[in-house]
Amino acid sequence: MSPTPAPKPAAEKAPALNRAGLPLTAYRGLPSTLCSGCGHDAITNMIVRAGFELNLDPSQVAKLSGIGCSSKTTAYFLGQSHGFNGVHGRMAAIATGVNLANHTLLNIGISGDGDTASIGLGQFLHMVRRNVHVCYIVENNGVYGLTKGQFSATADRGSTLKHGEVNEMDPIDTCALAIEMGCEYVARSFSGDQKQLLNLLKGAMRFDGAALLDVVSPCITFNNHEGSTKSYKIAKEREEALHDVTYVPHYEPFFADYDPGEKHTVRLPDGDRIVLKKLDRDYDPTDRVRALELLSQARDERLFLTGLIYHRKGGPKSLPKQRNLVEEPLSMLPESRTRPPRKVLESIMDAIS
Ligand SMILES: Cc1ncc(C[n+]2csc(CCOP(=O)(O)OP(=O)(O)O)c2C)c(N)n1
Ligand code: SF4
Ligand SMILES: [Mg+2]
Repeated sequence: MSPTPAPKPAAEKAPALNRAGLPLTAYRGLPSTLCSGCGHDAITNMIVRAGFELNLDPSQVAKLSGIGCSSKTTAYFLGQSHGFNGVHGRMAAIATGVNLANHTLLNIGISGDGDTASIGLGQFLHMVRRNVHVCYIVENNGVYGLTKGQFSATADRGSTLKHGEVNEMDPIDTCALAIEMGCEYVARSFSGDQKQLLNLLKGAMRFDGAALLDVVSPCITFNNHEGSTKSYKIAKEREEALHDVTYVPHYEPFFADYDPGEKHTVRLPDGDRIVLKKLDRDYDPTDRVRALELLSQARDERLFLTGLIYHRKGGPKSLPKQRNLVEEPLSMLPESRTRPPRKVLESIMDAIS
């Protein structure tokens, strides 16, 4: 009797490729070392997905961060991209420099609520005011996770720490501040709302200028208890979605999926658009005063509104355009084009001597 032939191994299914010819795995980075279940990891997953769906070229992305559990996450996505992990609260300055040195790169900045709203607040405000081209994500858990859970400046008044201390101060709202500083893409989401987060991320990555995405991202180790207002339980209960947000790249034809009567389309500068599907609130994200009013109301009612809170076109140009930079990245120009000739330097010296 002849032996039964060994079964042939099933042909491995080739991974799906995007228009850049890359699989989803090309957008991943190192394995995460964060606490299992940390909201920040859920955001990382959506950044990976957004990069894949937007067909990003990883070599054209710069990942920037400061210090914190959140800031560590740049290691966990886009492993083949450029990266600069700065000191605490200084990512905004790095983003400004990178944007001027090479305006062709997409900057993805990851910060924490401590990194942005405490030590880095001044830098953050000036970065927004200058309209640096960066997709700036605040992974907002209301605490300094990395240093074992002290209150950050976004902690709500009356919330408590794990061991009972009560926060007596009002929170800083990064979205309201960004709108005040002239930011034209301001959104808030929740790390557990993957669909909304993905669409807001894609919009922010495609925005030509400073785009702020504040994502409530529970710290399951230090801020997920009864007295916290940024725990999973509370975030789920208090989340009030302004609208459903759907990001539709302009080359995708599936626009018909949406009910025309309930749509509000925001066209982004590169031709892509965000489609807002209104639910129970007729919300117009182009109304700046209304956006600030809603944020203030939400703070009083201790709600967090999610969605595209403010989006405007036609404001100040992004930083490289304001500065009239040459088309080639400054970082790639030869010295002969960046250094004034000796004669010019001499005439300057003569003029001031
Ligand atoms: C100049 C400086 N001050 C203080 C610290 C200590 N420190 C490290 S991370 C951190 C806060 C991190 O909180 P957040 O930005 O909210 O990130 P999370 O860990 O919550 O994601 C602090 C105060 C530091 N590293 N550098
Ligand atoms: S300490 Fe908190 S923020 Fe840091 S990794 Fe753990 S759960 Fe996440
Ligand atoms: Mg934090």
